[in-house]
Amino acid sequence: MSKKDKIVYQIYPKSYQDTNHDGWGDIQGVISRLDYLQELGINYIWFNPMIVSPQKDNGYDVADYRQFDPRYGTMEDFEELAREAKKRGIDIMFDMVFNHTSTEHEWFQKALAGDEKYKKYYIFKKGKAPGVPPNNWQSKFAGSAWEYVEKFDEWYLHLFDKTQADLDWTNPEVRRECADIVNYWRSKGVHGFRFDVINLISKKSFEDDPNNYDGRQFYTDGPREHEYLKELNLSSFGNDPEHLTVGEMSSTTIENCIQYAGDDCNELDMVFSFHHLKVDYKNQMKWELQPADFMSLKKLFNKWQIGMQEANAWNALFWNCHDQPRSVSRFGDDKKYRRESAKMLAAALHMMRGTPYIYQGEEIGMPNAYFTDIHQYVDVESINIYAVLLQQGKTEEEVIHILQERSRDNARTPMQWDDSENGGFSDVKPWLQSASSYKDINVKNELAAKDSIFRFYQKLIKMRKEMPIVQEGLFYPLLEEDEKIFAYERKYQDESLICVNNFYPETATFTLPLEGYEVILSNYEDVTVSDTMELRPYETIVLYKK
Ligand code: TEU
Ligand code: CA
Repeated sequence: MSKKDKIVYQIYPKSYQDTNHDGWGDIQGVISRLDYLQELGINYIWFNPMIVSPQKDNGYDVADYRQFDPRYGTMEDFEELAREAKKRGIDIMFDMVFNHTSTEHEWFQKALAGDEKYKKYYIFKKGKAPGVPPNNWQSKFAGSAWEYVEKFDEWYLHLFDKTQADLDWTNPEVRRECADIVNYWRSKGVHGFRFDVINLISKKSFEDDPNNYDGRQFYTDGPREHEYLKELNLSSFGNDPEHLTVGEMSSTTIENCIQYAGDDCNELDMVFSFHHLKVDYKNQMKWELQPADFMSLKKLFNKWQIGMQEANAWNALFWNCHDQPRSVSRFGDDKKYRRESAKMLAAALHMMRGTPYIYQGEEIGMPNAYFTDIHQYVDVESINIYAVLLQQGKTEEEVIHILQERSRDNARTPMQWDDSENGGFSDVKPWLQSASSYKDINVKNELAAKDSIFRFYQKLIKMRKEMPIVQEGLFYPLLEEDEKIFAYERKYQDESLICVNNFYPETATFTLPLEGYEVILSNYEDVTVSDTMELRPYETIVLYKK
């Protein structure tokens, strides 16, 4: 298996393509778009969960790990998808949600019915006093992380929604069940796995957070994490030479990630870390806005690139996913310089060392949805935080503005295929309304455009597939003190590749010894190479020398 020539495209299936007129994306819809993905050139698709779920958290509340939710399709549909994808050189990655299950899962239902075996699958604890939860931890979706069950006079832990009960990984039965699930999907021909919040499974202790924070220091990168991952690897995907695995790591550290994704660690192939996506959080608070801090962003990229490289460990590279607002709105300019900035962000990311992920719609520069009314939002996190922020005294207008910038629904609106109703996603009302931008910003227009973002992504993908330096080259930061430009060099044997990116809507000048370099990619016409160059707004240049 080589992870080094992979380019993963993430599909949020609920919002990709509806074929049976229920406003809900489905497997047949994905099949109908495989030619499009082949044209883009990607060689892996990660699907968000399509299995049985009450959809309180859109499939991250799993009620049955082995059955497709019929709204997506059947096992036969999936087999057809896998076959058709394979024909086009595309493999499939599934999402494994093992930190918690839905409270509608059979295990939790049995636990509630009093079955001791299944009660031990979850984390039930006595409260501190009547009506007081076991500790002060906060759920990631607002409110206490504990829910009371009267029947037992005990509370169960849920780091996310109260319908997402945390599994107890100290229980070997739970670990065996999870490995069995991975093996079940392996038997269906799935080689890729993305493990949801997998660094939260080992809880260190259940004490109060002394800083009155959410408690994350007691459950993040916990003491038995590496042991559990090695065991899971050994008892499931590790037996498959073709596997491709990625762990979603919440608030993690490089020290831990070099073990999660180190070459000889037998844990995972790579990690998603999120520090670079918090540079626009004021005081680390997701719901407090500030403009992206460019110097922090750049320092974080450099630090993670070098830190992982020095330890022979591997990063997943991404700007977007189903939990993040759209990168072009966040780090670029989604109005005046939409095409320029979308391409610049793409090149800046894709030329780094690691495996790039493209989230549906990113390849056409889809911006945030900018919904103006709370009723347009569906995400449980957005709806909860809306109430909390209002209660804290913010005005309706302020709260909507925050959601326009931060809500996960910005990423989840239907894929924009053309300018017909609902952007060609569905001919009936979608489960989450389409963003109004589909009239102009859609695949049809983007494929036809002279300065197409899609075509630019195609080139980046081709470069990764064909150029060893993009796959293997070592990373060296350049122009570290520059306040507008993010630049780096990749080196491989006697080759050198330099990627220079202006993150601002104004011009930026830089000096580097560039004799002998040629431009192999850029987002403006007519670039002349010299030692001192002026970059135009959001200009990106990829230079190469052998
Ligand atoms: O997300 C984990 C996670 O902690 C965040 O991305 C989260 O959505 C955000 O920080 C809240 O402020 C994963 C999934 O990607 C997400 O969709 C799920 O909701 C979550 O786990 C629970 O399974
Ligand atoms: Ca459908």
